[in-house]
Amino acid sequence: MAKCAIALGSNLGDSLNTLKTSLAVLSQTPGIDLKATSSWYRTKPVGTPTPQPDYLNGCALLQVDQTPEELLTLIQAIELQFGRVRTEKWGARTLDLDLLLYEDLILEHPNLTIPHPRMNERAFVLIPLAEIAPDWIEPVSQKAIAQLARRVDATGVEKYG
Ligand code: PH2
Ligand code: MG
Ligand code: MG
Repeated sequence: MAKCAIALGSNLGDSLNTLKTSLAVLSQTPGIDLKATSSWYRTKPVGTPTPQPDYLNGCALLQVDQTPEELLTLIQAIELQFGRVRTEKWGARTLDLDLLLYEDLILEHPNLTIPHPRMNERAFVLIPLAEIAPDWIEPVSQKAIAQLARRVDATGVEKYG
């Protein structure tokens, strides 16, 4: 089995319910064990082309039998199941599941880059991830998640609930 980290985000509909239910769906998938989940955070949208509602974001650690490509297919199917509609790039969405880390793998495919190419500058990813994987070394920067999390500006990232 491989250790894997994912990011979850939602800013349309009943976000908290969607995020929690998507984790339940993932954990019930054959070959996937849910190992840890972070707190949820209410976050200001970053880099979006038009104004959007705030997001709820969090991260989870999984043990998986699937390859990265198989996982991508799976999480995209779950996004669709929760009503994700892709219109504009970085548009508001009911559910976004992003593969962040897969063991210490570095992978650059046209439709899948691991580690996630923007994770090291995103407080809405690093802050929840540091709760559950502080010592995981991000293989591109060779820095621990806790260290990366300390460097980012945490403005606009607040614990939810
Ligand atoms: N996702 C994006 C773009 N901007 N901002 C926040 N706060 N949270 C997100 O999950 C997010 C974002 C593209 O996936
Ligand atoms: Mg994303
Ligand atoms: Mg995504």
